[in-house]
Amino acid sequence: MDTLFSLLLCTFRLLIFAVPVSVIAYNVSYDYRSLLIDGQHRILNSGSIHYPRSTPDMWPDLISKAKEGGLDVVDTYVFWDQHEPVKGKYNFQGRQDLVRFVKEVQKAGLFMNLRIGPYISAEWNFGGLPVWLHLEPHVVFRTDNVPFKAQMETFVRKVVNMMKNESLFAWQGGPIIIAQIENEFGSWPLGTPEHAYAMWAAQMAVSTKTGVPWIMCLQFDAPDPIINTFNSYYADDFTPNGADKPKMWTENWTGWFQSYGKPTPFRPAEDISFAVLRFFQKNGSFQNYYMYHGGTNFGRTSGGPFITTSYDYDAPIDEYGLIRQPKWGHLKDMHQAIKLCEQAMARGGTTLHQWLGPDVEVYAYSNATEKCAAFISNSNSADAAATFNGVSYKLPGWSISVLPDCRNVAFNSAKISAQTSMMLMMPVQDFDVLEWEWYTEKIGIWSENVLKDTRFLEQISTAKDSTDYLWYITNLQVSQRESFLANGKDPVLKIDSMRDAVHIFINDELTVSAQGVWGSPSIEVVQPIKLHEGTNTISILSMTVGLQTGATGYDLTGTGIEGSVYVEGFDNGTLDISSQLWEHQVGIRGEKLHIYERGGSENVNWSSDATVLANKPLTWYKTFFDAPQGDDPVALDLGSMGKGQAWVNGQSIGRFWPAYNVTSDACANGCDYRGAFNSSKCVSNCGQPSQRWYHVPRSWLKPKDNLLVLFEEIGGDPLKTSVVVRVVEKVCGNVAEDYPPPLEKWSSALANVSFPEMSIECGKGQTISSINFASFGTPTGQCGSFARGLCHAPSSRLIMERRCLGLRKCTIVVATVMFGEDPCPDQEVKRLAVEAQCS
Ligand SMILES: *[C@@H]1O[C@H](CO)[C@@H](O)[C@H](O)[C@H]1NC(C)=O
Ligand SMILES: *[C@@H]1O[C@H](CO)[C@@H](O)[C@H](O)[C@H]1NC(C)=O
Ligand SMILES: *[C@@H]1O[C@H](CO)[C@@H](O)[C@H](O)[C@H]1NC(C)=O
Ligand SMILES: *[C@@H]1O[C@H](CO)[C@@H](O)[C@H](O)[C@H]1NC(C)=O
Ligand SMILES: *[C@@H]1O[C@H](CO)[C@@H](O)[C@H](O)[C@H]1NC(C)=O
Ligand SMILES: *[C@@H]1O[C@H](CO)[C@@H](O)[C@H](O)[C@H]1NC(C)=O
Ligand SMILES: *[C@@H]1O[C@H](CO)[C@@H](O)[C@H](O)[C@H]1NC(C)=O
Ligand SMILES: *[C@@H]1O[C@H](CO)[C@@H](O)[C@H](O)[C@H]1NC(C)=O
Ligand SMILES: *[C@@H]1O[C@H](CO)[C@@H](O)[C@H](O)[C@H]1NC(C)=O
Ligand SMILES: CC(=O)N[C@H]1CO[C@H](CO)[C@@H](O)[C@@H]1O
Repeated sequence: MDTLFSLLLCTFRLLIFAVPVSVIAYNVSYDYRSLLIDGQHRILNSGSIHYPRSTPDMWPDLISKAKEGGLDVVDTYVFWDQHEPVKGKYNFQGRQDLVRFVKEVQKAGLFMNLRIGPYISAEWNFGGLPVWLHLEPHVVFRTDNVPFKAQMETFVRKVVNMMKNESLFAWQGGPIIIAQIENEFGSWPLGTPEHAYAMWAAQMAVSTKTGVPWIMCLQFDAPDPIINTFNSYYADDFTPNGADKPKMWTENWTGWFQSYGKPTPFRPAEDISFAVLRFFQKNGSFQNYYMYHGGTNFGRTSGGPFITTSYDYDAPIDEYGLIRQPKWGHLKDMHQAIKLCEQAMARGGTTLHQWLGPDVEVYAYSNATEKCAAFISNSNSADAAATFNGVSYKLPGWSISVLPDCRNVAFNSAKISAQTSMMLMMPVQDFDVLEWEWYTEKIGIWSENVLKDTRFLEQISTAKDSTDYLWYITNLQVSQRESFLANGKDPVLKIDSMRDAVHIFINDELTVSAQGVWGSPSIEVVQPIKLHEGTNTISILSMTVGLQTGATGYDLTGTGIEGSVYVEGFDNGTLDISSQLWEHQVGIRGEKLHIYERGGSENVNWSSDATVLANKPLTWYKTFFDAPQGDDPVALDLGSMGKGQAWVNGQSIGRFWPAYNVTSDACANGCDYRGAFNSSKCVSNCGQPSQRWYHVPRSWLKPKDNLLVLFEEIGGDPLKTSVVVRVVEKVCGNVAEDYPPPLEKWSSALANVSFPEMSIECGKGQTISSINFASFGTPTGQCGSFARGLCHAPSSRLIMERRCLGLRKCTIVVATVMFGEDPCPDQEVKRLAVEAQCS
């Protein structure tokens, strides 16, 4: 921690006690090396936390975990669609309270990167741009379009003025040190109107006079003075577009988002750490984890199509706000190691680069007198050895060692001293003992407000994103002479192109469900259907599952049924029914009546006959539950449900779709952290529902009688759902004798005589109730599957039990002396592996 930073902390302590407040303002600028904060070069670690993806009561804890994890900066997008849901009607309350969020960051003594966008992508509905704007005449997003630019400028100026008015920019004593305009727009050469728009956006941003530098990410030709920054899994080879601009990385993806039907991506801590150190090794000055806390896409905010409600992202803080171990702890250790290097690094760029082997390189920063920091990298998957300044180093495959004194190793990206925590979704309340009531939604037309046309109306312009649902209904006459009535050869319904999903009802029977995207090459629905003589009704419930994001033109794509719908198998051949009369009904009745709210739920008569409640399409379910004791995060296990939406006390906790299983077999490939990462390399959850658990923020619960309403579209069993809490089940440590000593105690003088330590810690309110496994020697396996090796100190378990049982946290030095006699003197390096139960 340098003096500037302590000064900043002092200021905030003062702020708490002293009224009126005197704030210290910071001048933020930049040069070729880094951002300059009051003239000081800074090496900064940042993390994305998006305020609408959690609740205000969670913010202070998330931010303090970011600070404890060693971050300097919190980064968020600004969510225009949330702040201006209706043109000119602003919302900056609750989860949309941007000022409060920025002030929480300030209170914690962290800096802030405010990424205003206002196009943000972010796997957020429509990329964060309001749907009303798309519906305005002549508006085209993200191009040289006058009405679009006018609205965008109004919003950007509003946000900037709001931050200024609240004194939130650095020069006013606030936390905001940089701001972003647009987002990932120009990583490739743009067309002329798009390019003109990007340059206009840059100039408009600069004209708002925020007093802090502006950045544009993935905009290779961002004009001066805007800094162009990079987003990817690795960024070491990135170079900014001006010799006076620092190398900054705005999105280092800590994992990846999940889509329905796709496996859950994860990124090993060793590889993220490798990527960060490679970046800092080569003059990088600022890096941001996207995401540090991913959170939840509550309501209908998830982007699309097909982004799940969970936006966990395998981030260092999980969806529920609990730290994810070992990722959080390993990155924390790395941040401490980087801090030890900051003075040497911040003076200027690297002063030395040498190849120490085919894939082994050292980069060093030296301030010419006593401060020197070096990074030795091995970018080969095989382990390597190298000699630097007369000292020899062993480097695991795909790893980087940090030497804050150019001599002793403080950290290696592949040696994880941090514990692993295994989490449990623990059922605390089953619903079968509770009373469920149900109400059947009307199939097809339910209001007077019906649009008729002889073509399919596009869904976004028709439903205006006020709902996921749009009904398309038509009648089909079948003459008694049709052969299929006699020969049993059912006609086949075909749909060329539709998005995002449909449920097709033939004469009020749910016949098939499908999902797709427009313009996909094959026919998307091919379904035999039962028709009878006379009038048949075809009712298609079309659904959006998150409006899409994209570059220019994505707003013009549309959703709903497109192309042709036809029926094959009539005596006279194929019947194209696309241009016959279709009735369009926006939304569903229960939603319109707000029956998911306490008052609104009285608008309909609920049935309480529990014997017939399961597996019915288009059914609303209602029950009440009590909040679980304690303050563990709460979720609903909706694994037995099909597809729909869920509300607790009137708050939408999001879309659910457990029936959409992950069909991939990619999980079988395992995951080796070594080698270049990509979003399909490491995945889990194959064969399981895409998302089974749905976060219910504590602040939305009362102690008793919480109203839970589920709308089920295709059929599910509410009796098999349950309320769960998320807790730590087991913790593991796995530390070898040749790991670096603890970072807190690291000093150049003692580095080579200190031993590594292992710490394990259970969750809040828990203690270690048993030691399931302990072995000092050559244990193998991972947390959950440790096994003894040939070398094993018999005292291992007893020593760990004495040290840990009954405590929340325990620490032990990893050295032979701790375990009595050396169990295998011929074994050079031994390790300690421990698995402990928390309860
Ligand atoms: C801010 O710092 C930069 C670089 O140190 C300097 O050039 C500039 O004049 C300073 N601006 C203010 C307002 O102090
Ligand atoms: C400006 O900030 C003050 C003080 O926080 C606040 O009371 C006021 O509502 C703000 N005005 C605007 C227009 O945001
Ligand atoms: C880092 O910057 C310094 C000073 O500009 C330069 O000499 C050095 O080559 C750069 N190193 C890398 C790896 O780009
Ligand atoms: C190098 O760092 C040391 C320790 O922080 C400092 O005392 C010294 O002045 C620095 N030298 C230069 C040339 O900046
Ligand atoms: C087939 O088409 C002919 C000519 O349009 C019509 O007369 C006949 O009724 C149709 N047959 C059936 C089974 O609809
Ligand atoms: C509920 O049922 C009762 C009795 O059948 C009827 O009087 C009432 O109008 C119904 N209410 C609604 C909202 O449908
Ligand atoms: C992702 O990584 C896997 C495993 O290394 C590799 O087989 C695959 O080709 C990569 N995919 C892409 C798109 O790079
Ligand atoms: C999805 O997977 C679960 C768990 O493997 C299984 O029980 C269920 O039947 C599957 N559902 C579908 C629709 O395939
Ligand atoms: C530890 O390192 C210091 C300074 O780097 C050196 O003077 C000392 O001899 C080393 N001690 C051992 C035991 O290697
Ligand atoms: C700009 C950039 O590097 N984009 C890459 C980000 O990572 C994805 C997934 O690996 C790549 O497909 C992109 O090319």
